Amino acid sequence: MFESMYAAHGIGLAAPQIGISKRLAVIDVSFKEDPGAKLVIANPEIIHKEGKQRESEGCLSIPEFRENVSRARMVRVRAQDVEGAWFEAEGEGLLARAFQHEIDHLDGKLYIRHLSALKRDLILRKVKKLQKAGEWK
Ligand code: GNR
Ligand code: NI
Repeated sequence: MFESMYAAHGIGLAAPQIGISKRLAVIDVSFKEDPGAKLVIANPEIIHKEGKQRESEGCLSIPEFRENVSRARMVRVRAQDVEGAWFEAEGEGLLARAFQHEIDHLDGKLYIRHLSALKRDLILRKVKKLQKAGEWK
């Protein structure tokens, strides 16, 4: 999964995005710079949220679009590692956004769910247009 994520220049990837129906995601907000930043989260849950941030967000499942999304500034996550051991991790800023974005994927949600109906429908209409033109996957 890390390979697929790096190949796509992503900072996170959820298993369902590549056809694996598991509550599993990988995250590396350092983009390979820091080997210690690699995170595997299985069966993750957000156990604490704090503050607010509103920043530009993109998704490998809807490439070419970016929108500002409101998220918690800091989150604490409980998850299992590759060995199945439970651990807790805390993230702020970009890492907090990656946690929330990937956990949304595991619940079948894309970031456009957090936009206004107007913006979401505009993106969905553009995607449908691209699909019609055969320019979408
Ligand atoms: O690569 C990605 N960048 C990103 C930037 C801001 C907030 C979330 C993300 S996740 C995204 C990769 C992706 O779609 N993962 O599911
Ligand atoms: Ni995504």
